[in-house]
Amino acid sequence: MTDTTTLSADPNQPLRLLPLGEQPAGDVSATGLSDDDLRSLYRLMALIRRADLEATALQRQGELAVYPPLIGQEAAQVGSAFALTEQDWIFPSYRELGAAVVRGVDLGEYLHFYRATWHGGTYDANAHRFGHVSVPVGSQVLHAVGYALGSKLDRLPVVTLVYFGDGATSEGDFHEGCNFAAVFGAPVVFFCQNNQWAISVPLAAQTVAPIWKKAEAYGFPGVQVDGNDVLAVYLATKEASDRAREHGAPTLIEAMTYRIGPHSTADDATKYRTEEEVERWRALDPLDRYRSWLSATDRADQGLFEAIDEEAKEFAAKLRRDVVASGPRPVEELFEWVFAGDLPPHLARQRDEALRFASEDGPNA
Ligand SMILES: Cc1ncc(C[n+]2csc(CCOP(=O)(O)OP(=O)(O)O)c2C)c(N)n1
Ligand SMILES: [Mg+2]
Repeated sequence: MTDTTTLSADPNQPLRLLPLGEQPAGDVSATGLSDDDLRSLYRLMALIRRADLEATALQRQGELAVYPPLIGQEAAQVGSAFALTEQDWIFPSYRELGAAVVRGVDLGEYLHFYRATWHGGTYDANAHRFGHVSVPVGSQVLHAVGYALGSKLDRLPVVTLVYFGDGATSEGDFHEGCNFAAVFGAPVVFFCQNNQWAISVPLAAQTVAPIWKKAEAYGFPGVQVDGNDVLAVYLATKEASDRAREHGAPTLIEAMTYRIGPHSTADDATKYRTEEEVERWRALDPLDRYRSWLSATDRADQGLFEAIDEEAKEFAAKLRRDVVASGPRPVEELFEWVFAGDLPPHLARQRDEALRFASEDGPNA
């Protein structure tokens, strides 16, 4: 089993591979990524940045009911999702549009959730191995651990990765999930995007001990990684998923990042944090850092960046077209897919009432 403490030269510093200030680049060859893979990571981050901004704009224009921006967290999501194999599963919270893109989820289908036209998105979770959007904070941790244990009992070489925030680590669900996974050897990667805030609650009001260190109490490895360094995130997740697959050992990854936007489009972050703090993190922008490194190491040139920008524009334009064209879902769907047989009589009655309402004066009229 890999000793994760060796990943970072200094255990008090997060694992980092991209250069930062005076700190030189780490051993990038440890990732095993080809130059094409390295360019793909940038392309994905660029598409996601653009799509995220478009979704925010769509909410402002009344096309989405609400949207939680992920700007600033692209490296944390792309680096981690990219490290998994196709058969591995991801259980997201509500801020993982980026991971959804890596998984090939159609964003028109994903954004049905935020258009308030369907619960969880209309994409096929099984086809993409990407669970539905989950808003109850921390709940998806339990779904992921249960799924991972099921895969293990079925003797499938499947790893399950679950995304959650710093705030979610205050929920019982997180602690119960960690303990259960450790005791039963569930092949899970607990991936915390520590974006420093849980709506208006800062990290310091959430926990005293660093999040990654909590793993020790459960008996499995924890690692803190620079969450704005896509290569470090990739390496930490690759090691964690290998360990889960080969040994059924969970890992807790704490990706140190920052929520540049508001909690959601319903939030005004200027009420509780300073512009200086936001600017400090803007200077660590995950796309800028990676782009500089790709250029400096001659892995990409201006022509490639321009082509990717063009592709990203079209990617966002398609998202816009799909969202604007998507209408309300058929009312009867609300009552489908839970019961294998007939609906119980009280739900059948409610369905009939809902259909009557929809046909008379509801939104589908
Ligand atoms: C069980 C539960 N309690 C409260 C909320 C309201 N709520 C939504 S997001 C959020 C903050 C979560 O913060 P964090 O886990 O750090 O994730 P982030 O939003 O920063 O990505 C809260 C309190 C909720 N959705 N579910
Ligand atoms: Mg948070």
